[in-house]
Amino acid sequence: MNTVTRLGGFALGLAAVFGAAYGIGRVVDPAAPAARSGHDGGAAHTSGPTTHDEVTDRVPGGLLVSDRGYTLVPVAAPAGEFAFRVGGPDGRPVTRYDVAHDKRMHLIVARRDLSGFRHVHPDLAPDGTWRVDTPLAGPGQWRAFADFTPTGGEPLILGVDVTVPGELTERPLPAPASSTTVDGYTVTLAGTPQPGRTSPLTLTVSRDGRPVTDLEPYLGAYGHLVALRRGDLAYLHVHPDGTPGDGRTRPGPQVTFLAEVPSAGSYRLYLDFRHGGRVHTAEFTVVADAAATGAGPTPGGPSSTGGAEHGTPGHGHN
Ligand SMILES: [Cu+2]
Repeated sequence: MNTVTRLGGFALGLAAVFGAAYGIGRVVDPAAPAARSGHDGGAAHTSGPTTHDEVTDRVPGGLLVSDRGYTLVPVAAPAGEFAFRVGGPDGRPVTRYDVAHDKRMHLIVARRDLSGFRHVHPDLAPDGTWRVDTPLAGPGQWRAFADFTPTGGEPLILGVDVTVPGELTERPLPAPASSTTVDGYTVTLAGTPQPGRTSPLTLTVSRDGRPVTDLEPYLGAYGHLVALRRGDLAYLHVHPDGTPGDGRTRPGPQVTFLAEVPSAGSYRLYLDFRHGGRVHTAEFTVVADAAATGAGPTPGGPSSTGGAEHGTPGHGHN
């Protein structure tokens, strides 16, 4: 597989058919966890240079099951539980992790259709096994992301496919919108991510028509934003601009993030924020368009036909 080709095709497909079905890609046999290492078939083979404008030379997070000697390995768990280990460069499970964003391990899961997002924090057993009440809500092909820093190593985001058997009803990706509601809150989004560039995204939280000005810190910030790219679920760091207590960052109603997306395409944004003692997750679909001016959100969907001159919109890319 070639990342350049794949991402290029992804951008072309985007220009044509917003609701097109996409392949499930790289399903890993859950009965054979021992065979996972190096088996992912993802971007590991594509570290070479690229000349494609829309592709950075850095592989986004979450596409690899194994990176820099560390491998994500789901392990058998009782019903209702999800468990995994991280194999280290010495072949043994990693047992020492640095705290980042208040936790030693952030586990993010989403179905391949970008529904069912959960962000949870497993518990570490002395043998290196992480366990958590299963966040996999319902059947389908899930992607599980482990976001962590092994002590003495660099931050890593490893991803693995997990199948939950059962009847799968694939949900279409919701259309781009600049406003959404969750748990009685209304969250609006201003800003548009631009490929290869850092752009501000500002989310504004209100409730019953009034701005929420007493957001509670969650994971060291007033909001935590994850972006997943449609088609391959590349996982993107979106850093908050400012932290609680820095003298300039207010507890709402606005939370600003600095987003850098690696390519044109559709992304699903998941904003976790805490208010009233609970964490709420607001979701948005956004379109990063290489031709966009960055003048604001694009609630009407892709406004440009950039890329369509290449002539083969909608061809398969998985
Ligand atoms: Cu977390």
